[in-house]
Amino acid sequence: MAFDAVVVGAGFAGLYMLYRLRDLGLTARVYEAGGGVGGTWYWNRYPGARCDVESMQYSFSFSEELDQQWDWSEKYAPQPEILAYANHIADRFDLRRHIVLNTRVTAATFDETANCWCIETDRGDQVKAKFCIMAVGCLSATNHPAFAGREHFRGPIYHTGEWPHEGVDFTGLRVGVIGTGSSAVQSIPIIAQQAAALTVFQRTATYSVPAWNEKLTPEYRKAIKADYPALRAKARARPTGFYFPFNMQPALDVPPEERERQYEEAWKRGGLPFLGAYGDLLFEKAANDTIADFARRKIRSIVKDAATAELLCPSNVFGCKRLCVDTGYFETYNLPHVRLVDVSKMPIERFTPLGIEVNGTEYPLDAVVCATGFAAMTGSFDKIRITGRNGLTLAEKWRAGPRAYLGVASAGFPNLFTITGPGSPSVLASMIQAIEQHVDWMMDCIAHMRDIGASTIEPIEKYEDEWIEHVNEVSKVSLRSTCSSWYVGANIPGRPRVFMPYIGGFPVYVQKCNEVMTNGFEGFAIGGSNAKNEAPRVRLTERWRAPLDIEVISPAAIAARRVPVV
Ligand code: N01
Repeated sequence: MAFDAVVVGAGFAGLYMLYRLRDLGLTARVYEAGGGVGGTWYWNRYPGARCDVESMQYSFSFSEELDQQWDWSEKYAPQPEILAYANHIADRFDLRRHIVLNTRVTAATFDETANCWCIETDRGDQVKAKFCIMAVGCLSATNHPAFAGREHFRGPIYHTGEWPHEGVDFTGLRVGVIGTGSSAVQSIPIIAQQAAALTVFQRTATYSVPAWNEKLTPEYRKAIKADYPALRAKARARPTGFYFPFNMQPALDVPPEERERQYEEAWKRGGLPFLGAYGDLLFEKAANDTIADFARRKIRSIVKDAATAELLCPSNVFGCKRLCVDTGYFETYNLPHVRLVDVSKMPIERFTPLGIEVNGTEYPLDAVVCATGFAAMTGSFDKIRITGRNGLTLAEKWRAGPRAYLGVASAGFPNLFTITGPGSPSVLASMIQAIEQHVDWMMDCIAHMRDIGASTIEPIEKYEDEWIEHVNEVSKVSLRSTCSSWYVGANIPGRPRVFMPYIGGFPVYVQKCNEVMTNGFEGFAIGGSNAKNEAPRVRLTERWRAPLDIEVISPAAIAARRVPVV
């Protein structure tokens, strides 16, 4: 069986890609390992899961009609509602008949003679496609640390990213949670409401800002919908790809009392925009120290037990690891049945049949939740044997760190596209905006290839190398590169330490993508008899031409402009 395109994954990226492919009249098949669409929102059903970009912005922008008709119920939508939205997209745009569920792609091999991809699945499918599009997600491959004795534990062990669909009832149980990242911070307060006893094993203390989540009123929704395109345009022009007011002033330019007032106000607004209180918080350590100090004082003011409060106070750069957004996280440690165990110096030694042992002490548990995160950015690629030209696999090529031009494609792997791939803003932007921009760029490319009768497109290594060098250079400008986060692969032993997403800001990146296209796919080799490096005539990417005031794409320019990225 042959298709114009095979798409791997039916999360938001796969769904939108499929919609666009069908819109262009191309044949396409989507393979999805899960039993339903929705990707990350299909798998992450842990208690308290919700987005931390405001719902009215954490949604597709390509259909004004969809924007007008869909109603979000809360400021930050809960997981079931986001999953319902993904299902609505699949139904509304008649996508389901092209999606094969419960089927994992195991291999994709480029046939250099026929210029097509041969795709294999764990259910024995073997199909061919001109284009192979990876919509595999940035945070999808779960991290299961190799804890000794895990198999001997008598109770269930859950992972937040693979939560049972029927839910879990912790009533009356002694529960252990490993990890204190976003998934833990969201789930701990809810698990604590059910469990008889909750023990949290913390390796690195986390900064978290209150969400102040609330129901959205019809008046609020109506006001946004009155000019939704304006909000979308403002969002696209922001480094994060979503809109919130931020203050470009340097933190140390104002007296301490003024700064305190500003932080208090930002705290009251809550959420990720807290990082926008000043323009240089992720660039100047002295500025960052002021917000870190404020956040630690907040923790101390919330948590009553002084020793627990100190353990909960992070010492690293504020916002260096992904900032968490919570509802009652620190307050949970005031409950008498909740305790915190520090595993920063003495790691978890082993699971025993009855619990977890740390530093010679056994903590008795009936169930364990691993909120231990993901092999971010590249983990999902590692699960598929992807073979390009000359038998080179993507895993071999990316052994020392991922290499992709603009994060959309990798040299030696023709006609293979990577939606929100490493080297693009992806996880540093609002994911759905990042997905839409990538898909629109890829579709302009695919349409152009069809129009000129081209057979292949692939990055030229020199341009790819230059892009990766730029991605690295820009990352050094930010304090984000200074800690052991999943952004640099440091959460998992043995992974190469490379800053993977592009931190130069969403509009800067969009501008670069637009330039590459306007210059006739500069940096790409186009193969085929009528192949030409020229700009496409009709462009979906036109809608990404937000008014940008950033002309020069260089680390110095970005540093000078203090691009705050949350
Ligand atoms: O994973 P994480 P996550 N022993 O990697 C700890 C997005 N997301 O699933 O920090 C003990 O952040 C680890 O410790 P350390 C969001 O982008 C979004 O929570 O490595 N502990 C850490 O505390 C987020 O950033 C939303 O020292 C171990 C935790 O496990 C990303 O997904 C909600 C350990 C893992 O935290 C990932 O979040 C949820 C070990 N061996 C997630 N190994 C929203 O939109 C790991 N840890 C709101």
